[in-house]
Amino acid sequence: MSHPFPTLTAEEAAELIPHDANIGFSGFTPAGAAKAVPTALAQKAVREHEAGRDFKVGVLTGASTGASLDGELAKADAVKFRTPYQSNPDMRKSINEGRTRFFDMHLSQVQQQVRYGFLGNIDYAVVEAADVAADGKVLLTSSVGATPTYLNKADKVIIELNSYHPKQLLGFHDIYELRDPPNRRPIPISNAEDRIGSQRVWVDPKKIVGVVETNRPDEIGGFTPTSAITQKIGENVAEFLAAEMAAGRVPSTFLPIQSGVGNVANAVLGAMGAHPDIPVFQLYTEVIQDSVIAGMKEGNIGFASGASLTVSPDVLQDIYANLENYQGKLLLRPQEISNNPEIVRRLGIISINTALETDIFGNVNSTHVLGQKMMNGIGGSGDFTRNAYISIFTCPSTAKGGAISAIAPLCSHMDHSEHSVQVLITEQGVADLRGKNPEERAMSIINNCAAPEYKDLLLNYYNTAKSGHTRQSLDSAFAFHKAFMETGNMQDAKI
Ligand code: 0RQ
Repeated sequence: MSHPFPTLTAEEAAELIPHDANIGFSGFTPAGAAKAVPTALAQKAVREHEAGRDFKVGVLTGASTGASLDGELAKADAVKFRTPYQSNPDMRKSINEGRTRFFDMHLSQVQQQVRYGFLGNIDYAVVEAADVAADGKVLLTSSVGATPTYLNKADKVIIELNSYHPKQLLGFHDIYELRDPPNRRPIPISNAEDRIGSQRVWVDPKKIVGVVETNRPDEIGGFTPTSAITQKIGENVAEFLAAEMAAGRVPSTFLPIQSGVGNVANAVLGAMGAHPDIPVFQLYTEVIQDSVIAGMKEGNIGFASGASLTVSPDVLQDIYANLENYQGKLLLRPQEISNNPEIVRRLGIISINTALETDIFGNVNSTHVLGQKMMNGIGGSGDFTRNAYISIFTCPSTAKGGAISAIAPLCSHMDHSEHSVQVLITEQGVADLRGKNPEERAMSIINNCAAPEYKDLLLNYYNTAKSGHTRQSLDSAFAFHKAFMETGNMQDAKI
């Protein structure tokens, strides 16, 4: 044992945390998420509930987490509020059934809102570390996320010292905490590779009430293999970007890429790497996925910084076995830096995110199924989209075997407005919305991106809608959604 702090079992650590506490957990995606203490806390909640006592805590993280955090706490009905993002089925159910209050936040804003005191006191930080020193220097693991702020702001700190992650990770993090207004200064990053901070987070050692020793992998599932549809979307994105370069609108040295989460995003990066005219590129993104590592190995991606290293277990093992090959190529940052609008605008980042639904005018719904049920959250998509050099949204043109058109007359919930969304890409084609008015946008989206079986319905909607700057029929704007709820198929929409 190389630290002087009390060593606790996860159960002993959970016993310290009272009902109603607000907890800042490490984790940005399941990468680097606390694991043992939240599971023990869920077990404590079950015992408390069985004894007839209330037990719920506020759960703040960087982004989504793994099953032993969001899953266990949600199943135990132990979460009074959750922010800023989640993707766990049990947590999603708890939110949509109204048992957990969820507030969906732009990920770049989480740390400052905690510092400003907008989200209440942080009673505990529960943080996974690869190392902790007597002077309070904490070496984080496979993510940074909002962890530095939770460590700084929390009254008390519990460390999950996870020996699965090697101490040789020292040097892969760039920890930098912003000052608050009115004393904020420009962030001195002018190149995706710039380092501006320290390698470890310093926390007042007097706040560390215990260390729980573990050896557990991150709970990251594999990706579904690329399908014909995601492959085609990826190729369309790569073709579009290569054409932008050929036209001189993207410099020949290329620009840093931000790429969202999920299978489409993985396919897009694969297709970009394979395109003969796209040069070696860099990522300034939030989630570093498997395809980034594959792109580095193939020599297509030169550098990536992000808030987390969210790769499958075998890919992480391979990275850890060859860490020296990734020195200077991978850098993990706090989410208020990885997603910072000032830097996105300065670096000229090309953002590529996935939409759940778009409408014919280019508004995008990233979060709510049929406008009602929370899927995951807005994540970082807004941080990047609003400030990007070119903002791109991708999605398959249909969902649920064609019963849902991802392109609707009007979005049933709006996360990104027509003012921020510049390019829409499906497996059908590309709608370049730049410099277009609402009518031109509608024609471009319907003709280039909608599925063939929905084109006439959408054109019919547009042609029968009331005229004005943006043609809209308040009677049938949600006809697609109503049809799906009534018959299970949007093709039955009555326009
Ligand atoms: O449901 O699995 O039950 O069939 O929605 O759809 O196609 O698997 O999409 O995994 O790429 O995720 C927007 C959710 C897409 C994600 C979203 C149904 C569909 C399926 C999921 P089933 P896919 P993906 C950086 C950026 C917001 C955060 C973000 C996301 C399920 O990308 O959370 O961008 N984005 N962050 O069948 C009803 C529709 C539908 C629909 C699809 N129109 N209506 N259901 N589905 N379209 C990363 C971070 O911020 C951390």
